[in-house]
Amino acid sequence: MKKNTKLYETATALLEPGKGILAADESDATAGKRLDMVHLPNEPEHRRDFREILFTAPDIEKYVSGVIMYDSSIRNSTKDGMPFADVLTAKGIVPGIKVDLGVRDLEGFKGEVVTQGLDNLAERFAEYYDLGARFAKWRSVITIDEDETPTEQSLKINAIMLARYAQIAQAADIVPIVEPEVIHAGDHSLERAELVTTKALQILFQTLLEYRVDLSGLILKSSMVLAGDSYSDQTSPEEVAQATLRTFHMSVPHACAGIVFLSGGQSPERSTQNLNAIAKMGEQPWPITFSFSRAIEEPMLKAWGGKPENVQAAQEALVKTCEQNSLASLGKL
Ligand code: 5MM
Repeated sequence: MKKNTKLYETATALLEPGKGILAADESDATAGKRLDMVHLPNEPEHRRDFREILFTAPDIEKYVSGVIMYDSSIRNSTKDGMPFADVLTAKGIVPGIKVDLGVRDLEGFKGEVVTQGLDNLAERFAEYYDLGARFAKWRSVITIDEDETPTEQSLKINAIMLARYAQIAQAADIVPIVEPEVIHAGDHSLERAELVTTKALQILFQTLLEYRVDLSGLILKSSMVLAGDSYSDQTSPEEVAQATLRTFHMSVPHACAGIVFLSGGQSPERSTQNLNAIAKMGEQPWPITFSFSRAIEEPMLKAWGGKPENVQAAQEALVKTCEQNSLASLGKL
């Protein structure tokens, strides 16, 4: 198969050592939850302020290579009228777009879901490309429950959706990030999380290869492998690092351009410490870095408090968090 060099170049820019990806792709409803933390109503002007603080933070480009946006933010602009995608591009940050349309119940499989959004995806990609997007993200959701969940059927159907999305993205010169999120909430052990994540990734990469997706122009966004948040024994950073890397070595082909992590509801500190422990394990076949959302935004929201006079402090807190994660991605904390 002929390789698409544009994809390779974008993936390489996104995976520049010492940088990571900011996942600011909250749907408008989830952006409302962030605004709730700072006691602001979920209105377009406040969502714009929130996103403007993130995207215009001075020096964020030192630590962030790409930003994942939501449909309403890639169409939006700063108060001064500069499109957000242009703000990012001017800083040398690659604009990205979340294209999945959320999950629906998988009928017949209690508690399991399948991600929607393939309809008209080629047309949507063409428009997003014109708006400046050069990479994209699609998230599937894997919940660990009783012995049978996740089922092989739900892992397979979600892998097919991810593969179809990745094919369409690459045909539009857009680098796909595939995100099979193994949910942290639950009372499962570390061993169970490792088994489930390994199986989910093996099925995913087998499916991506069957559908002829070019792995050198694709990024995996993964959960860290850790015990459920209500399991009796919480996982130390060293255990997380060992289990996570064992999982990747069992399931991710070396051809994959790189791996980035979601934070999954872990605290900012814990997400950063775990990333640092993973990086300290030494060089791996793939570049590995962060693509956190909550773990990056939380300190910034606390500093902002929804008050205009705190915008500078909020941006400083944001950049500090990105710097810490940059150091962690190099194992230098
Ligand atoms: C911002 O969270 C994203 C999902 O938002 P919606 O549910 O509003 O669509 C999500 O895709 C996020 O990018 C990743 O799951 C990583 O987020 P965390 O907070 O786990 O690092």
